[in-house]
Amino acid sequence: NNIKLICAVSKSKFRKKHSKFIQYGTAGFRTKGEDLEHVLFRMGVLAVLRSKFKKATIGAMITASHNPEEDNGVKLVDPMGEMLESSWESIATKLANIDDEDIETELNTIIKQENIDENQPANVFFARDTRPSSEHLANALEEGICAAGGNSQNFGLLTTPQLHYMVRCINTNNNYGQPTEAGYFKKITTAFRTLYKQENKNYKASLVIDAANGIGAIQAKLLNTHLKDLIQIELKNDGTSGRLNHDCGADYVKVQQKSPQGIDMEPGTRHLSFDGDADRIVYYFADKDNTFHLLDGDKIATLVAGYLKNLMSESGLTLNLGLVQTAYANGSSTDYITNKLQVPVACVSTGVKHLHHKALEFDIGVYFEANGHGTVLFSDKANQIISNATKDTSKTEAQRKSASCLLTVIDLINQTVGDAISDMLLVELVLSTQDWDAEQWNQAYIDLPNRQLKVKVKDRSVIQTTNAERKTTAPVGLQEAIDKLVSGYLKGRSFVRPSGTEDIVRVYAEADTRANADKLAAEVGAVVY
Ligand code: NG1
Ligand code: ZN
Repeated sequence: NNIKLICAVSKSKFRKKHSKFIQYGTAGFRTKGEDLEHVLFRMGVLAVLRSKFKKATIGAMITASHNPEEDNGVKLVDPMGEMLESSWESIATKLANIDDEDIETELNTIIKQENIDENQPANVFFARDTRPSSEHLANALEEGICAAGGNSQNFGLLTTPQLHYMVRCINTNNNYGQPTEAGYFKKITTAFRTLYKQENKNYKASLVIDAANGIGAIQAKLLNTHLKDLIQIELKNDGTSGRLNHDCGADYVKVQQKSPQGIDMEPGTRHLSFDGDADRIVYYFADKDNTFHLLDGDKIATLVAGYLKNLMSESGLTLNLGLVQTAYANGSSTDYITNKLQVPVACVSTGVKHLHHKALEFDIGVYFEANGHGTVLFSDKANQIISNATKDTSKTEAQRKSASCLLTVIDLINQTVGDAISDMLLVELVLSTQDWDAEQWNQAYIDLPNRQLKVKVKDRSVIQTTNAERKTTAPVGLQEAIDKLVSGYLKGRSFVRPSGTEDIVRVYAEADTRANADKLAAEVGAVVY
């Protein structure tokens, strides 16, 4: 019986060595790497149960994304490459935190409650980022899978979105692509090569990538072998000397609103930063006066939505295109999307799964967090209509050509989750098509000055929010105090929410000037504290 074996291995090798409570949050489990060994073993077991339950391959990614190098984490990936279904998040949390003695009972409960057929075969795909603790944790995960009687494939070092891609490929009989690193690059670079415009006046085919000293560096080098004749890529923070995410990476650049360590910005050149597992990307550049400009997830979303809207109209297609943001989206971006682009925009709670879920409601759903995590989803209906349009003889040649272009764009995009490499190619494709430099892209709208702060409180769970986290409902009086402060500022907007990944409360503020945004954030921070 597998459960007896699981308990024996758990007792002999993967005992729980501390009593810290660890929660499966918006980004899976995330904490100090040294506290995760038993969690990884148990998640190996749970991935097998999930695989039996879904009768499909399940993914497990070992990473703590943009967190410091000593942190780590694990998240499970569902069959279509999406995040683990939320009802299983609490199952995961419970299994990760119970005492060693209770594992047998708990596993039997899960099997019974979820009606899992134990004779069903199980398969788990897993990969890891470059953290020092990742390999050891991957071994613990593998032992869990093995003890539970599952098969597995260890992909070694991959970006998070690559692992999501592999899972989708295998569960769609390779219709989505080949479930290999080579298959991934082949799919996206073939699409890119087909569409990319080489002859340009304003657009220059060169980039500087800050790889956050992480897995993005390894994968960007591989990408470079496919595209070096098209784009010149200069790789910085490539992991050869600096620490992962230390003074670099997408989160650092977005929150600090300055260039990362190790990069001397050449005016006009497009720079970009990945995060530690390369599912986020932000662009930035220095203008001729050496002023720093950030092109964040909001700017990427508007660029991409504008491009797709154009292609749709050039193909004579009317599909329902929508954009999904969170409260962190800059107010100017929301205005621009609504009034200039005239694309419907929805606002949801922080966390990719909420955006992804909402984006599924559109024929073509573009979603991006301001921090640079996002992608585009094409519904089956959209796929079919676009594909039909490429062969529709009642359309003009030009319309069919635009529809083919749209069909190829779908292959360029990793629809399972935000993907820094695929998003980068999409941005480069749009810029080359429009013949825009960074300055021209940036001109779409001017960001309202904004500031994010972290406030340490005793118990962040006392703060409760509503309306996609834009207002607080508890503690009593907090929202009124924020409203009062905001009313004193031109274009003022501010909200607070407890972080789902750190033990802090996040404060966001925007206003008409840099000084006012900073002041409003500080004032709101003070009432939270
Ligand atoms: P929290 O810590 O809940 O704010 C952060 C990001 C999210 C998401 C998750 C998962 C911000 C403000 N928040 O969540 O958008 O990316 O991490 O990695 O950027
Ligand atoms: Zn990440």
